[in-house]
Amino acid sequence: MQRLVIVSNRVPPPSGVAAGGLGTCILDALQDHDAVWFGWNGDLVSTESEITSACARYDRLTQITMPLTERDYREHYLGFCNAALWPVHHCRLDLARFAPGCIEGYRRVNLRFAKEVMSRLRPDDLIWVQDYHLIPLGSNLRALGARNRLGFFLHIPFPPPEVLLAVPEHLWLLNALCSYDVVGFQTNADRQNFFRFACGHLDGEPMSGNTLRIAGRIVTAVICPAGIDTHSFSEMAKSRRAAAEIERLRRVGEPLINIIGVDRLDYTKGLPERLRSFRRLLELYPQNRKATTLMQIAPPSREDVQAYAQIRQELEGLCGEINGQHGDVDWTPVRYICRNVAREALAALYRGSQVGLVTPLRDGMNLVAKEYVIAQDEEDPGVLVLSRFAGAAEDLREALIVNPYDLDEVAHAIQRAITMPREERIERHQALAVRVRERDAHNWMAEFLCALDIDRAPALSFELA
Ligand code: GDG
Repeated sequence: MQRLVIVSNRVPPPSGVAAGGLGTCILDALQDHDAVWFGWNGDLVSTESEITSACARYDRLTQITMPLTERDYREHYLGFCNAALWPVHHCRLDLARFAPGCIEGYRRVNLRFAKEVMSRLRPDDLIWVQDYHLIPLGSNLRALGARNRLGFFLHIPFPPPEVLLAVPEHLWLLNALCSYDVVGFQTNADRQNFFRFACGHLDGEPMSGNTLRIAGRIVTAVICPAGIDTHSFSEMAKSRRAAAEIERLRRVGEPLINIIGVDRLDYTKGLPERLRSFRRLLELYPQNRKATTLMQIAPPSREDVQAYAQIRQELEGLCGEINGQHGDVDWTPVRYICRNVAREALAALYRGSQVGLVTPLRDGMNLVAKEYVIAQDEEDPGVLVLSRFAGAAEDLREALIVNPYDLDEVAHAIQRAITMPREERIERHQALAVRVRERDAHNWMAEFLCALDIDRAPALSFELA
């Protein structure tokens, strides 16, 4: 039987998911499948000679993980992935840094991962590589002799070609991307940008439908929006533990209305703009004073990157300002939680909040928007306010769609959400819930693998390693 082999930069432990969309989405999707998952275990060692891989089995999942060296961490992970590719893909050229030598670290780690995968590969394994950290892995595997079907999924946006040209090694990078048989994107806009780059800068030639001929090869580009396991999340939000958490939320708070935001602390998530919009809400609609609270959960991430330390400082300054300016002895306008909250508690907080505020400046998809919808009480649902720059906005059209840069527009949308009549809330929520269920984690994986495994689709089955 054919095996599914997933490779990602970081492999989270199967229990206690880290705050991050890639891990959430893959773990949710793999619930019904046997798979082998390769990647970094999160540990660092001093020298390459200390790197050894370890294999662990968890029920139907086999994880093969390795440490990185401190140098890999600096050059590959911080230097090239987080300080160059991440900002470029999110159209933040002002924050992009192309430090000399970092690309070498990126190439080195990709090659090492490829050799590790190659040493354990079977001829008919299906290989599915995840995200921007590992773009060259496919071409490395090909160079090492792999003849398997190779797929790649980009969790973050594919920027307009004019932006991508800022990466000094853009041609090498994009040629490497085109060595996969199937490349998956979150949205139609991402795929269009990829086609524009491939045809405008790499001599790609569009063929029928979603395929492209490039350097004598055929590449299929599919759109598979990432999703969550809606069943387990909705059960979590309805559990007794969740009810107790919601009760606690109501007890601590005098306010009647709770607005919730949940984001990794990242400059792409538009957190300072969100806080300023909330401040505008209090100014434009003063009836919300003492009646409305914004709860922002923002577990820190990538703290070794300067831009992330700065955004944290800015956010904490703003929280203090707003609370100092508007708060009172019996009311705290912003409740800011800067640490990881248990997933069950998150589900409860979504359900206990009348407004879900999801306003990234740019985002591949945004799973928080989907989690908020699924956690709602169908009889009395809250309202999702969603940035037009989140990939999720392509599908979730019944949310209140906003421009996160326009603080007044967001403030008006929040007020509309707070005052929306129940029938309209139910109508919008029903439509959104259908979309989120249609585009769940299982469909994300099934659709991608269907395109990857052209011979066997749709009846795929996998065995344990
Ligand atoms: C990338 C792309 C794309 C957050 N705080 C806590 C916590 N989380 C969980 C959320 C959600 C996940 O982390 C975040 O997912 P997002 O999709 O919002 O964002 P990224 O991490 O940037 O993910 C993104 C995604 O990949 C999938 O393709 O949607 O566009 O950037 O599940 O709930 N979870 C827990 N505690 C927290 O404090 N337990």
